[in-house]
Amino acid sequence: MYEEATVTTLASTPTKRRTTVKTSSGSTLVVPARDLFPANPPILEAADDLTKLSYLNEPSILHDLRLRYASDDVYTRAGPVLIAVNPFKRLHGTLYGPDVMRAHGHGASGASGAAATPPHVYATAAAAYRDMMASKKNQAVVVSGESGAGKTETTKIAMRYLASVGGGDGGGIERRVLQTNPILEAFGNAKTLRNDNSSRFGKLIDIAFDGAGKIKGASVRTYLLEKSRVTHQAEGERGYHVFYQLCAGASAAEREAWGVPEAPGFFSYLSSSSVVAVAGVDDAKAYLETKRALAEVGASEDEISEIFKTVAAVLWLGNVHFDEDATRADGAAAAAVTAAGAPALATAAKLLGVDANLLERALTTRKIHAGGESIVSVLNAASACEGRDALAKAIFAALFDSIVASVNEALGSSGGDRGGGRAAATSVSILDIYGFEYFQKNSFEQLCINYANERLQQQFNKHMFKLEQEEYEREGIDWTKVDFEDNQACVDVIERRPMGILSLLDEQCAFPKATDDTFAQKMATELSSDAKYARDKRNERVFKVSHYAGEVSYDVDGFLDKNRDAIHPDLMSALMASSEDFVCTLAELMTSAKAAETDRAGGLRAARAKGGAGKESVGARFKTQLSALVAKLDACAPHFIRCVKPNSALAPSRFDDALVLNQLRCCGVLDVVRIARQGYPTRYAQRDFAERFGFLLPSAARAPFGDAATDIVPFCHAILQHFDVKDASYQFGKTKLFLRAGQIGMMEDQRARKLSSVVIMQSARRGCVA
Ligand code: AD9
Ligand code: MG
Repeated sequence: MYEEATVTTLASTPTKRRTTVKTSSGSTLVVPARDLFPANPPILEAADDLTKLSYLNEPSILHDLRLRYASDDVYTRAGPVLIAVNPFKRLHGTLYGPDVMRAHGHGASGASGAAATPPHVYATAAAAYRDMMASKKNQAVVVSGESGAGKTETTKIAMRYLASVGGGDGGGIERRVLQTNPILEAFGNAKTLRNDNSSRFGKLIDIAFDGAGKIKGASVRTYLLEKSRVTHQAEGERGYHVFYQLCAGASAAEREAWGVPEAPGFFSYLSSSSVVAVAGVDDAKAYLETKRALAEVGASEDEISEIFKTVAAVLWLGNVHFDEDATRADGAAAAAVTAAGAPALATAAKLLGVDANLLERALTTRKIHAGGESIVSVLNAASACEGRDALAKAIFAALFDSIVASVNEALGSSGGDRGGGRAAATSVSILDIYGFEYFQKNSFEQLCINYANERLQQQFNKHMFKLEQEEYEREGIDWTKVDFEDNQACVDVIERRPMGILSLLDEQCAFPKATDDTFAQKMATELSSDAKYARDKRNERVFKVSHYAGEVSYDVDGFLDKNRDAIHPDLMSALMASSEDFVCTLAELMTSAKAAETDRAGGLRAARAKGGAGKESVGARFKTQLSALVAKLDACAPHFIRCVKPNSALAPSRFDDALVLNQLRCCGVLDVVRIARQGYPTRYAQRDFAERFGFLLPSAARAPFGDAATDIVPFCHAILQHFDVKDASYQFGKTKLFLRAGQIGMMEDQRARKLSSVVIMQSARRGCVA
């Protein structure tokens, strides 16, 4: 990576210039000139805004963040973007205590500028709140970063701030808004190799405020829950927290009624990984907290029971094992429930309120309608297992959606006013969405996640350029448009109709005979000329997409099934016939085309009403959701927080340069800096500039302007000339002076030298220095 060094000899060879340097660790190296980047003067070290740096190169940016991180300054601005480096240790009192919150109170300024508060999530939340109150325009805080970078924690910190400034006595709607976190985390978070509390869904929470700035209500939208985790986890990971909470915390009566054992390993769905406990987490306690949080958002005891009973049913379904039926006379492969699976089938059926025989038939056979007749065919054991897993995943996902919908009904607005009063409200929305992902093997989920990131990155870039341009226009300076890397081509290759990856996938899903391989083949034929797509030369099932953050290889394995997300009508009919109202509701949600659309106007009732519509593919639904999300963000004033994971060990006080640099690239921070570098990143109010550097002018040069130097622009000109700053490197705006990157470092150096010589002279006069 990079190391700090001092140049000792600048030498030239006939071919290239090579320079001798002495590194901070004491070694002497000879390096090519292209590998050297200028460092910033000490006064700019650990600057709280990267755009204040004179030299905006990668090593300088890293150095700045590293220095700040070492002193627990985990927040830094990059112009309008807040960078949050995960401390991986609790800094409650010092970083988030009531005093700090007060310092970021109503009157404080969160924007970058002379009187700004230091960079902090509170500052960003305060800016959103303040701007909303002043402009009456909706605001959005977009939090992104890779898994474990701190998005969810950051979102909660921002929510706590907003609950505090917009709440009453702490017991009302603001408390209910905060209670959504433990609920959603219990059902949608899990331990992964990257994060012990990883959110397996994206979420947008809208907090609505009345004209006086008090919270009126809130709503949550969720995106793409990872369903595969319900039935299977990689070694070292866990299923959703709620599974372990139930096993650890169920009361004796609940264990009896729902057949819940203490050891999660009893359930097949929780035994693909050996991990049960998570360090620092008490699942039994968390169970009670989840229940309490559900009660606080208005769920009755019966409703809470129904929820956990359904969780138990999902787990019991996993223990319904199948073998090939050896008793069949025709010798055909036919699934039969094993002896050990029989009691599990009985328990799952009982918990779901479904007849056990009906459920068994639905799991082991298929009714096919042909030529006006209905024929029953038998399934082999593998197909029966697939159907069972699809059912378990669908029930859990519908349970998640129904919980989100109930939460939304409860947060509709305070005091039961669900209607007209809301129209006047403005809101701050917070988006906690999965960052760019790439693993050894990437599947449909990663494609969707990375597609979301492409769309959000596009929105981010547009906004950043707009802000920059607006500042230049406001100041009336010449702004020749700087080009930025547009990622439209990558968005297109994924979402274009009819010849994009998602639409080709939909087309294949509509053919009964199509397979993942025919999909791979189809892409290879149709997309071969697209610069953003490539087929892997060694493996035909692998295709590559050139994302803005780098190239990712996707394996088509499972794409069709995941996109169809189908559940056989026989299984649906079995659920629909349940004696339990709650299970019927979940079944209706499953068939709903818009099941995931649990927006605040919707709620569970609206989702039910939409139940009859035909089912869209997962990709198509996600595309619609993303377009709505981007349209919503476009209609808001956005604030961006980029979370950064400083090391993969999830440990405090470790800063891995390469890891951080890659994230800064992926989340667009380097783009912000690049935009700044291509323009005029250093800007001073003209008077501040004159005051800061004017005393460096020789007295003869300063004389024409007098002591007060009221003629600011010519005075600034004289300073610039004195420092030999070229005409092309600065522009005067109406109130500010804009300088290109790299100009201010040398001036700051001279200023520091001059000031220290003054200090030394004064000390010498006092006799302190020999
Ligand atoms: V994922 O994409 O959902 O897997 P996130 O949401 O980005 O991921 P999360 O907020 O869950 O990461 O943070 C991961 C862990 O880092 C937390 O469980 C904390 O242990 C730790 N963390 C994150 N932010 C802070 C913080 N501001 N202070 C202290 C933190 N610890
Ligand atoms: Mg998270």
